[in-house]
Amino acid sequence: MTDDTSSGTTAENVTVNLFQPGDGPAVPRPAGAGSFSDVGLLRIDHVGIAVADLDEALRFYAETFGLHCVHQETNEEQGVREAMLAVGDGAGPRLQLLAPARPDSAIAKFLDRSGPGLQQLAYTVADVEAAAAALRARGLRLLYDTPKRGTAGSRINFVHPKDAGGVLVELVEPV
Ligand code: CMX
Repeated sequence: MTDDTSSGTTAENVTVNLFQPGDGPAVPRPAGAGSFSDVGLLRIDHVGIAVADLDEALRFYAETFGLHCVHQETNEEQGVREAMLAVGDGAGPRLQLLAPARPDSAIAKFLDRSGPGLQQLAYTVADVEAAAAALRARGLRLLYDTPKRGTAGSRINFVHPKDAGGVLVELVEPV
């Protein structure tokens, strides 16, 4: 621990070592975090934001933040119209805008209860079934017994927000 008396803050150095998940780049792993590796989170895939009107939200993000849509689709099973926006060079996590395609959808219910805003945090995994099994073994509720279809043909599952500190966590296995 180091003291920065000028700003009144303290900083703590954490020992890290590098590991290489799957084919991805080497990333820092906090010392002692080996027991979590069977979940297999590789990186943040996207952050999902619930919006009432997709076209209006796309205009807002383009005009206000200069973010542009790189993928758009309607997922009938999820009852959602969605758009993926790239940030910066597009190499990092994306922003996902989610608008209800029907009134009984999860996004419509979220909007009714909470209004527009952050709805989910999604992680990329190499194997969604293995990640779900590892989280179930820790006592967390997964929303689906078997993965469903997500964006661009990915396979997805979710951890119930009540079991993840109030955050709806999505696991995404890309095609
Ligand atoms: N983030 C945080 N908390 C949430 C939440 C969210 N997105 N959605 C619901 N909650 C909270 C509610 O506020 C409520 O809390 P309180 O009991 O304290 O009031 C509680 O969870 C309700 O839980 P529930 O009755 O079990 O469930 P709901 O009917 O509200 O549905 C959920 C919640 C997560 C099961 C549902 O939204 C769902 O099935 N989500 C997964 C599918 C999805 O989100 N699809 C759209 C995106 C598709 C994609 O990403 O491709």
